[in-house]
Amino acid sequence: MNTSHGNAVSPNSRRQAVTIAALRRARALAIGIALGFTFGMAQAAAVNPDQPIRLDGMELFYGVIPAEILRGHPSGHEERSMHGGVPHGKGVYHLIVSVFDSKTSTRITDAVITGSVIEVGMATQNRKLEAMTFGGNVSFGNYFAMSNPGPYEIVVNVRRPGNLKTATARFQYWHPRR
Ligand SMILES: [Cu+2]
Repeated sequence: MNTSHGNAVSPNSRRQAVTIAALRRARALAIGIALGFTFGMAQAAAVNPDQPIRLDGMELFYGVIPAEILRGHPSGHEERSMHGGVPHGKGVYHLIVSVFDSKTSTRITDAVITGSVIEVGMATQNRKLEAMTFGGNVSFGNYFAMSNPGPYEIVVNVRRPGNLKTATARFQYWHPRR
């Protein structure tokens, strides 16, 4: 702190000035944090957002399914061998997304889709969401380790054939309470 003007100002009023300056800084910091928070929330969209999520002329539905549900499938079911098989261990979930064209309401089956699951303090998991048949329709999915309740940030990148631009959905996700 610059105190070169010290002689002209009494120690008391100097202390006061320092206090006021500190308060101003604190207030600016608080406003900065509040703005950053608001901006951050807007960027990250909602927590467990309503579906469909709309992006660039598409509508996206997502689901996070415990791997146990898919392990229970009868042997020979497609899902057992999908994505290299159901990984062992607890806390493994299958992220599944279905994408529709907003204009035509038709299911998009030929997009290139990747998914990321981000958890504070953990390595980000990036996987291709592979085309898979689910309920007789083409959806996209893969397995992710999601053993904590949350929050997770889920990022889904969708690129349609012939489209140079990648559309991105980004949202926060908590597992439902059990
Ligand atoms: Cu699958």
